[in-house]
Amino acid sequence: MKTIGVYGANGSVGRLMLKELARMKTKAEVKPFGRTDTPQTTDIAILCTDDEVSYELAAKVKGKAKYVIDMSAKFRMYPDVPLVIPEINAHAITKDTWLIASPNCTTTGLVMALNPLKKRYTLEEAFFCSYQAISGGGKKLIEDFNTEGSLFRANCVPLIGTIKESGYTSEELKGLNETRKILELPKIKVRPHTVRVPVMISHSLGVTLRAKEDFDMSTLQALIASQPGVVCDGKIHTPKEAEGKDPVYVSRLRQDTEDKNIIYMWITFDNLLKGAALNGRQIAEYLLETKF
Ligand code: 2RA
Repeated sequence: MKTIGVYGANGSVGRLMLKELARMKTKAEVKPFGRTDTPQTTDIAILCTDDEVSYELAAKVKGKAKYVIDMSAKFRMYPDVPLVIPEINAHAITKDTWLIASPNCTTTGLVMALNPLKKRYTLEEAFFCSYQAISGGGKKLIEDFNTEGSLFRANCVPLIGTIKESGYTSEELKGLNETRKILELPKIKVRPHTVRVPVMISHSLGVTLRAKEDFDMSTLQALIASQPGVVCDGKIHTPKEAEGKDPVYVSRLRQDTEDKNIIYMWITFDNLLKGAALNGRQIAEYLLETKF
């Protein structure tokens, strides 16, 4: 039986990862490690650690595992590191790959909905405003939220991550850069606005999408629903409903009243599952099934 080492297994992502790995159809022996434990030999290593710890750990784990899956943001934009959502771009993993990055949660929801459209339309521009759950900010933010007088209670806070010189936040830049990389659309314009809302689990995005061609609304729902991992069934879906579920839900599809090449949609998904641990587990499962 193949072995998977989970580093940072005591942290919030690590604990979820252990739960997810227990759901795998392809069984593997899972070995939990702390973030500072000395790396051991396993077939796959999953790093559920923050950027700087992942950076150090990856160097130490290299050579001790055939594949390393990193859940942090550290390596996502490295040109030689595939940034993978298995239902979209498992092909980015090549014979030279040893390190694979799992994307940011918000980006994941967006690209799951855009990927099936990319096959039929020339996607030019995606505006989005996110409505991101408290749990996305980790233990610290959850503790803050549970404190009387927290800024995040009954409020919307338009700041996720850190503000960069350009005025974008790090979360907004992830939405731009990671979308381009995963969809292999280096020129798509992504216009992001990210906001924290008082929802505990599940991120949502309101998206306005512009293509070169007019959208055919009679086939749009079926086209989006054809994406594995996406539910697009004509019903309205909310974050509460998405909590604890695997799919990315796409709803409120509609065409601009004037410009037929513009559509709107609402995306909601469990940020801790498809936005994190589930995607990491699916990468591991893909590797076990195809690369050993
Ligand atoms: C957040 N996207 O929700 C982040 C977590 N990676 O804060």
